[in-house]
Amino acid sequence: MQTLFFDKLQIPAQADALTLVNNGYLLHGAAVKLHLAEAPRALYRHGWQSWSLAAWTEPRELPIQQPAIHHAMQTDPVYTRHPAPHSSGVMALDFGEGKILLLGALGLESHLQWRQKTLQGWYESGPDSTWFVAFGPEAQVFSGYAKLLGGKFGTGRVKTPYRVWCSWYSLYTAIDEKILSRIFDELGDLPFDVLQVDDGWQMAVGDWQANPKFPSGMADLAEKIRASGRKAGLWLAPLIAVPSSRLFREHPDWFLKTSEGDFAPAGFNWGEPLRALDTTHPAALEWLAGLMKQVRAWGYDYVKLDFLYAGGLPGQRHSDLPREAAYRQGLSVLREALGEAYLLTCGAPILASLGLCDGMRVSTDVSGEWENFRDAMLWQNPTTGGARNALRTTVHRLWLAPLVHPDPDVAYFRHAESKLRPQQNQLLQDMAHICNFKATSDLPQWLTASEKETLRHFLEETPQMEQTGRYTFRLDGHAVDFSSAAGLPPAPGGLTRLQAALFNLVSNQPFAMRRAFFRWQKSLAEMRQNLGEGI
Ligand code: 9PG
Repeated sequence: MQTLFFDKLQIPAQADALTLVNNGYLLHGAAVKLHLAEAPRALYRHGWQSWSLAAWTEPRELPIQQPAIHHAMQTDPVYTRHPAPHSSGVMALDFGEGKILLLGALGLESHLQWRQKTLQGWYESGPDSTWFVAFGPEAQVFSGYAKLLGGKFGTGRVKTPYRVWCSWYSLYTAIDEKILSRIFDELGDLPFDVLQVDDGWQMAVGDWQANPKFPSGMADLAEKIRASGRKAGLWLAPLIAVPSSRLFREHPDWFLKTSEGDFAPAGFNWGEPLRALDTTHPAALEWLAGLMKQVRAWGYDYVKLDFLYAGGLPGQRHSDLPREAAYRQGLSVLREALGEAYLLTCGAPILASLGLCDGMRVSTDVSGEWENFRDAMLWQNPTTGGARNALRTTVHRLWLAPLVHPDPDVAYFRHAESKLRPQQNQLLQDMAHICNFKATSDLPQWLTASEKETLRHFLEETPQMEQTGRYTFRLDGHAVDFSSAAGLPPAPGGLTRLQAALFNLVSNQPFAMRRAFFRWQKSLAEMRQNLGEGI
């Protein structure tokens, strides 16, 4: 047993070795433990990938989020049912009095838990064994940790993030070349640097060729965007495929399996279960590099790579690398093949992506809703799309800003096709300024003249930012407070619990997922038709 000294605090620690550094200690060991005299008031837990929860919470287990069919897609599935509060990469304790104790990994495959008054960190596998421990004011402690992570993994290369129009949060998959061309024209001289085409252009998830809604092809669309003086952006999810894709049917051996020989569960979306690409398979890696070169050859300079967690899921691989190392190998092949393009990672394991991307989604998706009863109460799920869920996790990941452009997802300016209130839109806009990552999906024809002016002003201005508290900021002198987004919904009681239990039985059935997906597609088709009048 060793002892760590911080101010008046003495913390017994179990580790193989210990080094004093200027702002804390480095601990060495595949497993380390810090013994605390009391339980903290709050626990900072950090979810594995972009969409997973990051938050200060009470120091106890959270309810298991539903539906379980989404666990591989929203959490680290290995630890979803872990019997103690769990965190990936870093965990911190708040004892009040303005100081926190942080234990953070400086390597991959790292996990932490709070159990029986001990803060424990361990490496699941692999060669890493270093941890950083610090005690002090929150901002200072996290910044010390970020600095060390930057030394270990590196940072993004592009200095200033771009201002992006992205097709997802208005048209969703109901995009086609006609409507996009019209929108790109109607954006006029709004100062966007990038027009990014999201999900909906591809033949299938796995088959990254233009579908019949893009008869002129993806190079033609990039050319149109570039002719307007902007960069062309494209979304792909290269590490997953749906079973109906050609890729999966032709190369089932490129996909992760469980030890029982089934395909490893990787989530459920687009009405189908998802399969995870094995990023240690040489032929799969070659295919990935070729795909990225194709995207570059089409003329795209901004690439959003999504559903990347699939590369780091547990499973049987071609070579026996630890799962995050396997993912990182895949990501470095993607990065390399993308050359000078801006890389935005999404649905991405956080630590394992650092240094290989320019921007990183640091939260789940926003939506035109603050929060809803099904997700918050019945599912107890803080990772579904929604403004509150997105703001909560983003505000808890701002410490990553020195390492990567933190993407808080898009801001809304419209009142049309959204249930968000003006103050809620304002919070999303303020968060975009704080992250200095500005994006929207609003259709110009949905915006009133004054909403359009607000958008223009948002894109043009760079307010002075100052953090005044855990959830409070000043932006050019105006106070911003994210406290309304920071907490978690209460656990359901009584009848709601019963309702949740019954509801979740159904939610976990693939048929229910499929039905919800096809209903959604139908409503999108209707929206598309309404927009299409006149073209
Ligand atoms: C395109 C979208 C957008 C969005 C991404 C990602 O858990 N889920 O079912 C789930 C579905 C979609 C999703 C995230 C989670 O959104 O974050 O910006 O690109 O894909 O399909």
